[in-house]
Amino acid sequence: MVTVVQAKGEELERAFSTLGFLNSEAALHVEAGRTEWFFCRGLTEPLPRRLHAALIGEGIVRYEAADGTAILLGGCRSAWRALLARFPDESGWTEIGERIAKSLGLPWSLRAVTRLAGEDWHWGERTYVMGILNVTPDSFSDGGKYLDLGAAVAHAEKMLAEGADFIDVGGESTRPGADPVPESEELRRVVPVVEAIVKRLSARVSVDTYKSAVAKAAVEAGAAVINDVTGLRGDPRMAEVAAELGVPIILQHIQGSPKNMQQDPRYVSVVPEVLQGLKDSADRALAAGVRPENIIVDPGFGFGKRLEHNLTLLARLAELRTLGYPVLSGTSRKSMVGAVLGLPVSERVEGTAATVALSVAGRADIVRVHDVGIMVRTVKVADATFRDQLVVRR
Ligand code: HH2
Repeated sequence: MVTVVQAKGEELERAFSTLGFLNSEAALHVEAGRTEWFFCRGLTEPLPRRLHAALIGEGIVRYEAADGTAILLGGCRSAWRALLARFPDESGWTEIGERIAKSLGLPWSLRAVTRLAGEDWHWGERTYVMGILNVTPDSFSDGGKYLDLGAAVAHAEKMLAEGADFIDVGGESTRPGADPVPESEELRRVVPVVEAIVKRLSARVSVDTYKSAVAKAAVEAGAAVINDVTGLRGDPRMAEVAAELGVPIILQHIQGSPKNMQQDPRYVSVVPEVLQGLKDSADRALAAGVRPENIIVDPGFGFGKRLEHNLTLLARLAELRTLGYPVLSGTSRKSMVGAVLGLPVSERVEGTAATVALSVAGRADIVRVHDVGIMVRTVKVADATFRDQLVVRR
């Protein structure tokens, strides 16, 4: 029988000593603002293991018994809010999450698992890597390289062999100043490539489009995710179509449109404004019938942002977690890296690796990258460093 008790004062001190830790630890954490503590006892496998996965990187400190049957968890309210939004959607968990939410007076929802291409993706366990495949003549870093079907499939195969979890196929460049591509042309570029990658390589594919007709055709050809860089602002039908198709959708923040977004981007305060824009997009999706577990959010690096906006968003990426949805970070080879280093697109791989590691530290769930092999290795080290550091075992 699992018991969950909110521990304060003497009870908190008793919990620390039950687990074999010094009471002075409690005082240190309380001083650091970790004021809400819960003592869970009577845990049996697989509960503790899944508890770890859920807690990863949420700013929650955990102390546990050597045999894994008891765990003491502490964090500030905002850390609990972010964690509760993503508690595991599994039996045994509901009562623990509900109990904690009730004690703190926080909303209780279950959004930690997304069904993606026939599998359950447990957000928080590791960082997923999305490999970029631009079937365009003019993308900023790889334009024209994969226009031919054979070259596109071969590049997807290479990225999968290097460890990509899925391939993002795009048929319209969204680089600053880019002109929109007619729907018929985007369909012609994207659909055969999606179909070939899904059929020949059994790969998971997302389609990078803001046009609902392209999203629909790509999903019918086998794509498992829609990636909308306009966060539902580009096509009024997209929300409805995504709901009908029932697949996950990535909602990215953008100020303006690709054509004009870099002309004069302005924010009074970039993080709250991006958060609000993403919340509006997510609410629009929910209102159209998209299930909450099918929403993924993305701050949109370089999409209507100056260098300082991009760097601030990266440094404060973890704040996006308070929205309660998985987070994608797309910094690969972008101008924010080039501007800091003063280097062209072809020489931004190390700078990108730094932003990828920082994204993992900022609790990103997916990173969208060109140089898959290098970034898979970067992610592994960052995951090992950041995702499992808050546990204290005797
Ligand atoms: N960035 C680009 C395109 N699509 N999608 C998401 N969700 N997040 C991003 O950051 C993002 C995106 C731009 O990069 P790229 O595809 O390499 O270039 P281009 O738009 O020129 O094709």
